[in-house]
Amino acid sequence: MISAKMAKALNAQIQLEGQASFLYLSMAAWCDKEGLDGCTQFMHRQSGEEREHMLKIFHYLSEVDTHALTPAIKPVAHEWTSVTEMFKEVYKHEQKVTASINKLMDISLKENDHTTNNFLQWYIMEQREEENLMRSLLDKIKLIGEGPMSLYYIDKEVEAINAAELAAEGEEEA
Ligand code: OFO
Repeated sequence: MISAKMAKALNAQIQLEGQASFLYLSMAAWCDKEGLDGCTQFMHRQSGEEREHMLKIFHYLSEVDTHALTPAIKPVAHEWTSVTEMFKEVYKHEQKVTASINKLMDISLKENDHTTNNFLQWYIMEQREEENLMRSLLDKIKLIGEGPMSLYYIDKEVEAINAAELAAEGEEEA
């Protein structure tokens, strides 16, 4: 059994992960509308990953005999001014998630809750990877430059990154 404070904080994390999943889903739809196939696939995969992150906490709460609360999702944007702006928002959201995971970690340390601390280690690693991925993606976009001619190359680049992520996931499962 975990403390009421920890349960509340983990349920808030469920909301944040669910929110990310829906935000990224909306981004996938926008990319699709803009004809950016690589970005569409990338954001669909990211959206699915966030749902998994949310469910992981759901199952953890159940394991420690605590009630997991299905989150209320706030309305998300449906339009972005450019692909750069969209990925900047993803990066910002990931940083918000990292800060939130760090706070959860602080609570687990203060409460000597070793079980939750151990559970959260995975998220610490995941957030480091996610932030790094988004940063390198933004760096690539900067190198390619913006403008209608560049969009094609940005999309191809994101498609390649997505394929590499999928391959890495496959290796992890094997
Ligand atoms: Fe689950 O927030 Fe991103 O990875």
